[in-house]
Amino acid sequence: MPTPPTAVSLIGAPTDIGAGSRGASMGPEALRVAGLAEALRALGLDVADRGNLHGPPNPWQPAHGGYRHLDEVVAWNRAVHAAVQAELALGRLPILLGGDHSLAIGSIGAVARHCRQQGRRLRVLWLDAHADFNTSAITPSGNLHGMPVAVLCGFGPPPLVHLGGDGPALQPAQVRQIGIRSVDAGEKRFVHAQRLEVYDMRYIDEMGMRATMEQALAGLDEHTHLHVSFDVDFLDPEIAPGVGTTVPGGPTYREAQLCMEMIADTGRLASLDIVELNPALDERNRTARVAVELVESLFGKSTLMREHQARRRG
Ligand code: HAR
Ligand code: MN
Ligand code: MN
Ligand code: MN
Repeated sequence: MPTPPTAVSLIGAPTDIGAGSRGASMGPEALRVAGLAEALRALGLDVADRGNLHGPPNPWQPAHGGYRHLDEVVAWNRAVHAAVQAELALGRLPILLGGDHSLAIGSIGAVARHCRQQGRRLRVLWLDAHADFNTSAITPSGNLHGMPVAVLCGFGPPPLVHLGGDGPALQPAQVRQIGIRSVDAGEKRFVHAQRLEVYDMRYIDEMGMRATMEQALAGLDEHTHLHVSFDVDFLDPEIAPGVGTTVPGGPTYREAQLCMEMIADTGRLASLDIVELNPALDERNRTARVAVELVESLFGKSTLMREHQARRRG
């Protein structure tokens, strides 16, 4: 049985700088109000809330050269990169509280650099309704939250691609995308050309979440650092209305729980993003509370229940 992490650090990044609607900037506080730190402490984890990072305000400008707010996105991601790197250096598991999904560039950039330094393999699970694989040439919006996977794989503006110093952070083969159901036309061609491993909703419908996750988690070993980038719009809007870009037909509550439980069972989770929660569009913070319940499972809550049940039956 692998050892689960014992020390985690919450890092708030209150910005909607890469998004197409305002409000994800309130995500970190909504997750705190929903009891994220308390829930993780109840599982026996050492939880440090590092508070919020600072960065430029959202100027709400149109795209220039295919990007909206590129300079501001770079500034926020530099702050995220430094904060995540600092927690990894302390041996703690960083939890980035977004904020929009463009912040994964800094978060995963820092994780990838850490893994290179430590000689660890990195696997990224991208839980999302969207592939986030656009570039300036194919984006329909210029919003950088639609581009982080492409940027991390080396396709994007140099100040973001080289945020972590040297070369692209990731190879496409290190990424598994789960729950995808909204991909733009040019983006779809690029996903195929780069051979991204995508488990879309059709696949989950046909194979079930269990077989999907067995595939997505195949090949992990004791040296693998598992990063989960959890875009809350992964979830069906019925259970998670509080996001800027809802797409119908997502995982149900139980499908999402099973996804998290199977990740927990690997014992390899080593860093996490929780992004795209938009309290301005939520209903009495219920999407934040669902996110907290899923993160509890990601850190082994239901696994503990199973052990308890097994002992009782034992
Ligand atoms: N694909 C669209 C675009 O590039 C919408 C992207 C929306 N992205 C997120 N993150 N909400 O997954 O503009
Ligand atoms: Mn996303
Ligand atoms: Mn999304
Ligand atoms: Mn460089």
